[in-house]
Amino acid sequence: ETRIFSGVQPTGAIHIGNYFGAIEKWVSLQDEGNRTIYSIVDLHSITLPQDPFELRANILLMTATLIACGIDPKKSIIFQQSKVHQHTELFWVLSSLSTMARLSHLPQYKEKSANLKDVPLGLFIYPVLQAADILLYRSTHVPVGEDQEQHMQIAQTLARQFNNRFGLTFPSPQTIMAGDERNRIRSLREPGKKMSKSHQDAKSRIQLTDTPEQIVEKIKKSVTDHTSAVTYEPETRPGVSNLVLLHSLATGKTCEEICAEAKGMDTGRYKLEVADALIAHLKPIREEIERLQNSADFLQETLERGAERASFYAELTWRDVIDKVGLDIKH
Ligand code: AQP
Repeated sequence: ETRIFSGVQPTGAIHIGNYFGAIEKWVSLQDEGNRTIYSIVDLHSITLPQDPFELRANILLMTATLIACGIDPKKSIIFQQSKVHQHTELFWVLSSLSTMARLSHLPQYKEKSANLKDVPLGLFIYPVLQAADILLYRSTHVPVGEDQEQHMQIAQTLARQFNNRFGLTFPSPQTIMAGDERNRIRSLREPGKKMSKSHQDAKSRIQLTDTPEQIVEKIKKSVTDHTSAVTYEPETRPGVSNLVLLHSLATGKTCEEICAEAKGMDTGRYKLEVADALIAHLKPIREEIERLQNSADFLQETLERGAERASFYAELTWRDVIDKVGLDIKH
């Protein structure tokens, strides 16, 4: 049986990297009739300093965003991670199987800790919590962007180690990626890097809640190169290729079709086309997010029901784990 799990941090509005790279896939997996569990991973969001007032608002914003993107609470379980206590409990068991050496080599950890004088332990160990999130539902498949590849390997290793030591408990979770460039939507300011919500420059990313004016402004200012033709060559021309890719994802046309249509157009003129396509694609989502944000009661109820349903599966796994580890003395 296929069991899909994935998570997103409630750190403000999501950007089109999260959307095209992950959330769209979440929706199609749901619509294909799979068992899908999607978590708003709030415990992951407190590994770096945060504001409690904003975090609360962001959890509701993320709930609205997921629903607006097409996650249907009747088909998928949508829930807030901290409401299901077994995540942190399984995390503790798995942390005893993890090593400092392994975690300290992870690129995302190195990047995020590079500018910190003193590194919070949570930032260091959060891939183990992520592994617990996945394994708690005995997930078989995890749709994520390319940046999560190494973290998925941690989850796979921990599943194997636990199974070897205590008997077959967890399937090895497989990464699902779209298999193309969308796994890594690039920053509009530094096309060598991925689009990311923690980048200081807000012009580097387009958020689902951006207005048409903001989208035009950001695309116009996006960094391309000195060649004016529109071509799709991600290796050598990452800036303009990222725009072609976004255009393709927003319209359903292939990158080849788009380049053929843009023949003779310079990148300046072409940017306006890309902005228009993104505006048209994102408009219904933005409007739906706004509408849902006015229904806080509905969002809260959705999260409560989601937590109840997730807890049911979490408890089954947790009972099995404490029994196997020897923490359950009723034998
Ligand atoms: N640029 C991207 N292209 C494709 N997929 C991406 N994802 C993130 N950035 C890109 C995928 O989005 C999912 C949810 O992201 P998250 O909030 O859990 O993770 P994140 O990596 O913290 O998001 P950011 O924006 O990249 O934040 P920072 O700047 O903190 O690193 C994940 O499946 C992720 O792969």
